[in-house]
Amino acid sequence: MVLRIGIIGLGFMGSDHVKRVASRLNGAKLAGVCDLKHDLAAKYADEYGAKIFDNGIDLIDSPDIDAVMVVTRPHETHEQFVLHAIEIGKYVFCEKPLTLTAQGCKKIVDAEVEAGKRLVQVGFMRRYDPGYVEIKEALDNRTYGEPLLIHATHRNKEVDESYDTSMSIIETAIHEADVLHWLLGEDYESGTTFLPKKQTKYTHSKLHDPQIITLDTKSGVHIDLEVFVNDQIGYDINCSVVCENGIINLRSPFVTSVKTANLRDETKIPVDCTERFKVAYDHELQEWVNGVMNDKITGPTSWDGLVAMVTCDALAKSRDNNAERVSIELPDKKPALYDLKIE
Ligand code: ISE
Repeated sequence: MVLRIGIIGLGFMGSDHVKRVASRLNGAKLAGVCDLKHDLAAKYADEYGAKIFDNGIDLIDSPDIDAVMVVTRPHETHEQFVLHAIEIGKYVFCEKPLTLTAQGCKKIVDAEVEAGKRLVQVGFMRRYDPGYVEIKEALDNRTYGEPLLIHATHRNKEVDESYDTSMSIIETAIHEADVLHWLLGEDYESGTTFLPKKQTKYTHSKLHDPQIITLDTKSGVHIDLEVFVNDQIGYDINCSVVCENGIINLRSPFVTSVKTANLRDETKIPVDCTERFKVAYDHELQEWVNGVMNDKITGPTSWDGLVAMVTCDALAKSRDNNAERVSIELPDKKPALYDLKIE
């Protein structure tokens, strides 16, 4: 059987996923597309022999679609599509953030718990990056002893005028909120967001750039994170985990370097997330396809989406209150559905 996937939202990330689903995944095919920009949907439908849908709900309901990917912007629209997929019992992959509010994420968690089955996977692709996977193994096994500190940077080359101060947290730092929580395997206690006085001349009036975030876990691991989305250099992701007996540094996955006559040894810096995390996105969606085929998905859950959004809310509150320390409190205990062990 080939899994017939329908994609709602064909912007920057949706278009990247279109190519992945249509040509790089095993056991899957691009069966349907939908976007407010009809021309774009028609172009992909034509190119890959997919069916074109007028709206997301029709795509989800279609008997020609086995599983759905929600990659829409604005992100507020994720919630209605994910809830509808749960309602009719279809597997749905949703790009991050799951929704823009903790209440929205909670609604999705409640609907899934009510359905009694995991149907939602959230697009936290870093968990599939070979570098983070290796760090996770070392931390789980305590290979270098107890983790004490994490220094992280999340830099983008540049952003446009539609990206504002709030997005540094909900669009960008949300990746670290998720991946560091997963790496350490424990909940956060509190967080802060500090807006340094000095800003880059490359920013605009609605964006404070860079920003400095801290997170402290329940056991006391301290994290500092620089978010800088106009670095002018490229997509620069760093993570350094300081353990009692060693320091683990994430490397960018490059396969070649070039030595030149002017005495330089150069490696390329990725330009954006689709280049830096290409392999991670491929693994993420291949595992999702395999999971759906086996009727048992294993990737990041709605609960993970909720934890990340509660963390983002606390960081935003701190930012709006002079970098005061804000505690990170989850609304409930994690439902048993998300503890299920996968054989
Ligand atoms: C974008 O949506 C992503 O997910 C990227 O990984 C992140 O670096 C960027 O800042 C976001 O806008």
